[in-house]
Amino acid sequence: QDAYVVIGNPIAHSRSPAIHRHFAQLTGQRLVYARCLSPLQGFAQTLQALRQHGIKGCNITVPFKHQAAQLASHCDARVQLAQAANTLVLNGPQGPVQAFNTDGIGLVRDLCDNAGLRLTGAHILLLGAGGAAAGALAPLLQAGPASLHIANRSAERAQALAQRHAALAAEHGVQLQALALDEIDHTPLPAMQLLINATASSLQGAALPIQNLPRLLAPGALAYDMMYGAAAQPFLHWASSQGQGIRTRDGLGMLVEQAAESFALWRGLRPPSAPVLAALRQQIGA
Ligand code: SKM
Repeated sequence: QDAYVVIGNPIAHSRSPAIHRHFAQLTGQRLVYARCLSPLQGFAQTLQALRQHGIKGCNITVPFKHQAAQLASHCDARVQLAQAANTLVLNGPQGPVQAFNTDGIGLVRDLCDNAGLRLTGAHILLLGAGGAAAGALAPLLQAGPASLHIANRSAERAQALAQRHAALAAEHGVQLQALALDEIDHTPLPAMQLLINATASSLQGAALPIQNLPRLLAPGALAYDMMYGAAAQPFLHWASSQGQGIRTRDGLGMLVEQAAESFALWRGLRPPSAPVLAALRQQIGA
């Protein structure tokens, strides 16, 4: 049977094995999928051992996505922009290692297909400029919003991310801008349809220097946290307590959709994601 793993440190929390086993069951595919804890200083060796064992593919999670992109022999365009990979296709001990990033596609699918949001022409505010934001940016721009503002504690980091994506933004007619988090309240901004928390820690209340969230958001706007379950709750509670009609959503759908995209890359067919998301929600109780 073909074997796949998710590599990270820590990794015990990962829901990927359950998701991929459910996909395999729904599509009648025979495969095994396990967790793999890599030593923090030993990612290259871990990957080499997996290639030698004939593992067919990996998902990569924190903190190895950047290293995975660097070690791969072929990186797709999204990996090059994000400088991070979450999906590898392995081809034996000597064969090429192909790297993909499905996080952003997963986010866009969850927003459009599951949450029913229209991204074309929308105004988006993205909080954070680290790995999670970088992975999401290209697919968000390709969805054709009117504008996308990246706000980060360090404005320089947001600027660097925006600069790397400037050509893609221009190609899709998106106004792409970077600013410092604590400038948000004093900067004239369009009314946002979508606010995404892509910061590493769940931000809330005092940690978020936004005094007037309703001013920032269009009626019926969606506040989205890329994390899921308990980790997403502080931000989502804060957002929904700031004004009437602010909708919230955690990143569980993104997790399932990025996995579906990885599965399609490995197996050549797209699994249904709705029943898998429903089962996972029930397990997590969120
Ligand atoms: O990008 C994904 C990754 O593919 C798997 C994962 C997990 O198993 O928790 C989380 C995200 O980083």
